[in-house]
Order: sequence, then C-alpha cells, then structure tokens
Amino acid sequence: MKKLFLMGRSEAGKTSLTQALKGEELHYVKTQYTNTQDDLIDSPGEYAESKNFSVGLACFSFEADVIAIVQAADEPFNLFGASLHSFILRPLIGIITKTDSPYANIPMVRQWLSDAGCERIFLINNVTREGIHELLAYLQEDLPKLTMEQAKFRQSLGLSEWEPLPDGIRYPDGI
Ligand SMILES: Nc1nc2c(ncn2[C@@H]2O[C@H](COP(=O)(O)OP(=O)(O)O)[C@@H](O)[C@H]2O)c(=O)[nH]1
Ligand SMILES: [Mg+2]
Repeated sequence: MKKLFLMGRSEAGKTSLTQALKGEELHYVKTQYTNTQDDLIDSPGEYAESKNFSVGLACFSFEADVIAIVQAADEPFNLFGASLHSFILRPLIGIITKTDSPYANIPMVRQWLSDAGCERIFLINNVTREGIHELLAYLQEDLPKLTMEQAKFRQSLGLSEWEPLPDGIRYPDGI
C-alpha cells in the first residue's frame, strides 16, 4: 500500500477523501495538524494557502510514497504553480473531488493539475464514493524497492525512481 500525502486548499475535500478511502461516513473535522504515521497523510489547507507555510508541504511530502494535489471540481482559482512536480521527489497525482457540484468545471481543474505535472488524475465524488475504487487500486500497487546502486543507475540516465526503465535498458548485472 502506498502512503499518500494530500495537499490542497481548505474545503477542497481532503479530509472527506480520507474518510471515503477508509470506508467511513463523511463527518466534518477541522484539520489542525499533520500526522505522518498514518498511511493517509492529511494536511491543513492553510499550508497550501500561505506562502510562509507552503514549504512545510514539501517537507511532509518526503514522508510519503505518493503526493496528491486535491482540488474540488468547483474551485474558483488555482493555488499550485506549473511544473510543481520538479521539487517533489515522489510521484505526483491529481485528485478532483466534488465532481457532483453544479459549478464543476472539470476540464479547467484537470488542466491546472496537468500543468503542475500530475502523472495521473482521479475524479472522485466523496459523497457517492464514485472514483474511490480506482484510487484505492492505484494505492494498492506498491512502488518498486530499489537498491542504492539501482537508484544511482537511474539517476545516471535522468530517470525518476518510479518510472519504468525504457525499452531495451536493463540494470547492469549485480546491482
Ligand atoms: N458535494 C460534495 N461535497 C463534498 C465532497 N467532498 C467534500 N465535500 C464537502 O466539502 C466540505 C469540505 O470538506 P473537507 O473534507 O473538510 O475539506 P478539507 O478542508 O480539504 O479537508 C465538507 O462540507 C464536505 O462534506 C464531494 O465530493 N462532494
Ligand atoms: Mg481537512
């Protein structure tokens, strides 16, 4: 199971998403802190909304296997810059919540997430649980474990730790 870190503005639906993923009823809880022991690391929206705190998100991200930007389908503006994946050394995914909102603009939010560098984008309705199954299936696939030498070999090719080796490339023998 991949450890997932959630970041996004307040009200984006991060805490509800953790409840939906755990099969709990949705109940409002103000997120006051980040607990990195859990397999689902939730974060207060204020971190994403404040220039002074946002660096904390990068630090928390190192505790996880995969980072998600959570944006509601009806968000009026985007807090996350283009190519944000370049300073996060983990796979970055996008999660669009509130797909049921009458004000949903999914193509616009999808564009923001793809500009940020999200390699996969999931559409979720936390109320009806639509899309939860696909996200859980993705989280259940473990990331490959690398030896230090394998990681160095990947670096020498400019590859991230998690993307597949290109066709015809194999690890040298013995590493
Ligand atoms: N309609 C709808 N409401 C949602 C959805 N996800 C969350 N909400 C509601 O949006 C509000 C904020 O959700 P919350 O999970 O606390 O957001 P957070 O601040 O990102 O943790 C709550 O009233 C939730 O019930 C969704 O998929 N659809
Ligand atoms: Mg919350």
